[in-house]
Amino acid sequence: VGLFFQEQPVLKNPFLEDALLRGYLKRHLPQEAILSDLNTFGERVAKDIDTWGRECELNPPRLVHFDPWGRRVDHIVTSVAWKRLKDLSAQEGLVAIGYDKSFGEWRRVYQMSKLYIFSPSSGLYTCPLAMTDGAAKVIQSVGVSPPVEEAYRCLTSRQPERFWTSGQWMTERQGGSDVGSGTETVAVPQADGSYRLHGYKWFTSATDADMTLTLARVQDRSGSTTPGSRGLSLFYAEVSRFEDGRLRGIEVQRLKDKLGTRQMPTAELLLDGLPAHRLSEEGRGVASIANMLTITRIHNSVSAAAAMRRVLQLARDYATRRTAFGKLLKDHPLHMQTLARMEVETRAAFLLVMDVCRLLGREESGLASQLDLHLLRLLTPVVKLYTGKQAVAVVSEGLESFGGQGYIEDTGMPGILRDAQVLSIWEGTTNVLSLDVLRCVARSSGMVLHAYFAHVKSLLAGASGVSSLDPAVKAVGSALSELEQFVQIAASRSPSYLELAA
Ligand code: MFK
Ligand code: FAD
Repeated sequence: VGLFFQEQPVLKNPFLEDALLRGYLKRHLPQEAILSDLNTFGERVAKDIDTWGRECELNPPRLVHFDPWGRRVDHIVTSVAWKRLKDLSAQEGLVAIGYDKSFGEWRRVYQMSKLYIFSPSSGLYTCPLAMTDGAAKVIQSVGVSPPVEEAYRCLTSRQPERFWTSGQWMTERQGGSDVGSGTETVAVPQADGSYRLHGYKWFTSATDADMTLTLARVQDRSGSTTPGSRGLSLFYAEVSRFEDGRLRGIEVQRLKDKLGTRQMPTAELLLDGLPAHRLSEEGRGVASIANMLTITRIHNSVSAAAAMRRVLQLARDYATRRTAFGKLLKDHPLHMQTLARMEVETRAAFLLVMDVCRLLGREESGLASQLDLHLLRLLTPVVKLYTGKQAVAVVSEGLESFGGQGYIEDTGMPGILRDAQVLSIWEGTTNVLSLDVLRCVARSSGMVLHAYFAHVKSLLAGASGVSSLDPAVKAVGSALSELEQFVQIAASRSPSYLELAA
């Protein structure tokens, strides 16, 4: 009795294990140095980094409000592993690669491939990295000059002692989707041209960041503000402390008790005179922070595809170790059909995500055509909403493929499911992103859809081993033509017809 012990699934080098990723990179950027870096990093992920990620889950952050002598300190205590992951992120260039011009138009595919390998083992350090990347992008778009010149260097640094992370404080109690109506935070102008922020930020993740970008309404001399989206401006603020240890202009009210993402702190913050600098023109806050949203939504999609891939890699390995009804799971056709379905979803997600990363890299290296720009605008919300939903479905299916063990906490599987659940909520819920798709269709007079049709047609025409006579290819082709005609008619009528077409 009790002599049998099941072999556990083994995490192997996620780069070597991923034939689709390797095939994609070999086709598109066959630079030996990059492939070798990803291979070495994949080895580290499997050997060390995964354990650090697990440590973050086991030692979640906690808030210390007061020092032993009663002074308010609001110290968010994080684990040793969380701090190590910050240093590692700098050394491995997990943000920096995206800003390294030497990688040309492939900088984003390289960076996101690395994050894709890292993400499921990262203890959710990918969250601050996403916001850090988004902040660097916003700074780039408004101009890398004082007061944010040094911040930009720190956000994109490979030196751990210099590397900064950023927060993204948008959500308030009244509105996370509708920040235009929901934001109450006010910015009080100071004599030196800076501002002091007063308000309450309801969700702020990775709150141990060095700086943040946030939205607020500038107060005029009479103390009044402009309501709605047009009253919002974008602000930059550093998170710093007074000599006595108190946070400057911030009180951390509490840490959220969350379903998942427990590895990282998410706090409610009272802004009580936080010193800040305005980065956008007055009233252009939402449009200016949209650059950050594009980047963080792409990161979100990378994490979603990565979660699916991780569960699948482990499930495939387990299928070679677990026996039921006299044979290994891998020899049960029905079990393999389940894994094959997961594989199809995962591949679709991966290819869509990588295509968007490719487009982003083209845009940032000045090589994007008008068609590329339209596609990037259209596909960013699409890939975020699609992969966010798929991740929950695929990861949930994945847990079942381990039987009861998939439900057991210290296998690490439940954490993957919990963390997947947030991917469709933060950075824009599914329905809000659907509306973003309609917004960009209407504002481009349907051009984003035409770009999409042209893209799919060129993919079909260029696909090797696929005949244009293939009934499936023919069916897709004629469906596209029909849709295209519909969009043309709609575009000639009005934006509301276009939304219908979309
Ligand atoms: C592991 C990886 C994880 C990633 C990190 C996660 C950490 C968690 C962080 C968060 O969750 S941060 C909070 C994220 N919050 C959101 O995503 C908010 C969701 N709500 C929306 O996206 C709304 O659609 C939005 C707030 C943008 C609506 O605001 P408005 O003011 O009603 O939008 P409006 O008037 O349509 O657009 C204002 C301007 O912004 C327009 O520009 P113009 O004035 O020049 O015409 C729009 O074109 C522009 N805009 C809006 N969305 C855009 C955009 N531009 C480009 N891309 C977009 N997506
Ligand atoms: P609501 O906007 O109230 O939405 C409620 C429901 O209404 C949703 O289903 C939504 O889809 C739907 N809805 C809203 N508007 C429409 C519409 N026009 N049409 C149809 N349906 C609609 N925010 C930050 O700013 N910074 C952070 O660091 C951060 N970290 C987070 C961490 C975690 C773990 C979580 C869970 C959230 C975090 N958020 C953060 C907040 C997050 O971005 C918001 O919760 C999210 O954008 C939704 O906003 P809300 O909670 O106000 O929901």
